[in-house]
Amino acid sequence: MAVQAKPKVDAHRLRADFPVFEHPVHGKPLAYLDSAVTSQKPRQVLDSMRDFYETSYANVHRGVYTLSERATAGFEGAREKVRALVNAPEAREVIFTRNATEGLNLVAYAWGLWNLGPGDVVVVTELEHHSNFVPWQYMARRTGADFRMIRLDDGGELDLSSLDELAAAGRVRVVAANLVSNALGTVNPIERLAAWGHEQGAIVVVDGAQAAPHKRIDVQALDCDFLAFSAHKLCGPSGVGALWGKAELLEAMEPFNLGGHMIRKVRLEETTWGELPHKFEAGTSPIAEAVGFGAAIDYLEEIGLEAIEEHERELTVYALDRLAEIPGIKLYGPPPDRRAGIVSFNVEGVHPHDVAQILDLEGVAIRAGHHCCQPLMTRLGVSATNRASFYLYTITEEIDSLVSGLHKVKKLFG
Ligand code: 7TS
Repeated sequence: MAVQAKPKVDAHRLRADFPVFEHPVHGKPLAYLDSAVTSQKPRQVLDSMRDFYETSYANVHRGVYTLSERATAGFEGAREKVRALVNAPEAREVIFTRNATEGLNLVAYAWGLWNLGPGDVVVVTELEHHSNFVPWQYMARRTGADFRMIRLDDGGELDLSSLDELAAAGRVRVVAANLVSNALGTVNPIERLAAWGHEQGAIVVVDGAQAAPHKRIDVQALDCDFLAFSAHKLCGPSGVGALWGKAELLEAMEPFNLGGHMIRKVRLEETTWGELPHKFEAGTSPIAEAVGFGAAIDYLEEIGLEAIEEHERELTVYALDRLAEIPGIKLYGPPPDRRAGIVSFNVEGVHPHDVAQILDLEGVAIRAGHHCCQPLMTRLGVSATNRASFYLYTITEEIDSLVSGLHKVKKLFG
């Protein structure tokens, strides 16, 4: 029997789906190496939203008329696509949010505020994006709980040897961690953290913002309790994200935003809450955005998340090799087999913002800054890094442009 070849990403072909690459920057072809902050959009997603607005747009769950029914079908169809993407047991466990940040705040407010108190310990990691750090720090302060973090080792990976010490500090009630770090690309051992967290009696909250676009996620295999991510990082529109949570937890939780759509009955004496997912979707939803989110998931699934992950791994190996050729470049983060398509580095003696500005003149877009990870920057002993990040449309020629741009930086500052 013939061995079936693994599907591969043909990034040169896929680029034709993305109109943005038709427009040069400073007269140069665009090398977009900032997909970790947000991804570009393919025609398939843009067309789906235009088509929805032109043929099926109305508010959802409200009207009895045909157009509203069509809009509701599109919106709920998107919810089912999100469910399937992360292998959630039920679509009602998927809450549409504005973004990953809102999903994480929802858990912090609707679970944390009501369940935490003195003697409890909230555990995050030194690698967290502020979105999964600040809400928990704030909620710990408000409730009198202790706030701790799992430290990093020198290789940029979580040091799990400190878990016993954390467990000894009190009742661990929350373990909040990202699956993939946006600053270093580190892939974190969520299954292990989830098992440990559950042994402590904690809820396990996973920030999937950098994982969902780039690798297959299975919330049942991870055995986490919540997973939050954004559509805009996975070829979908901005303004919509998803929070998945276990039904029994979501059902027991108080609401987060209050107002229209999330209620069952409103009386002067008392208001009662609607069923899942409506209890957490107050107000008019990001309707067309959710439809675009669904179209983005279709787009990713057609390419295959496994193929996307492999493509990014190849790009990361290539980028790390090419960057290592340049003297005076400091690279951060773990080896390619334990990281996603993200490469953080600094050019000795040159501020990251200067590096990014000079690269921009070459048409190369990278991020310079703390990447919303100031605790990590403190650990690395820097105020900022440069970061190149890849996606399904990234080609090695863009990494070549980055490398030749960095040689120019070195010459200018040499
Ligand atoms: N978590 C991680 C790991 C992220 O990378 C980001 C955004 C967020 C949460 C927040 O996502 P949002 O859609 O709610 O904003 N990442 C970045 C970044 O890497 N640089 O700026 C934002």
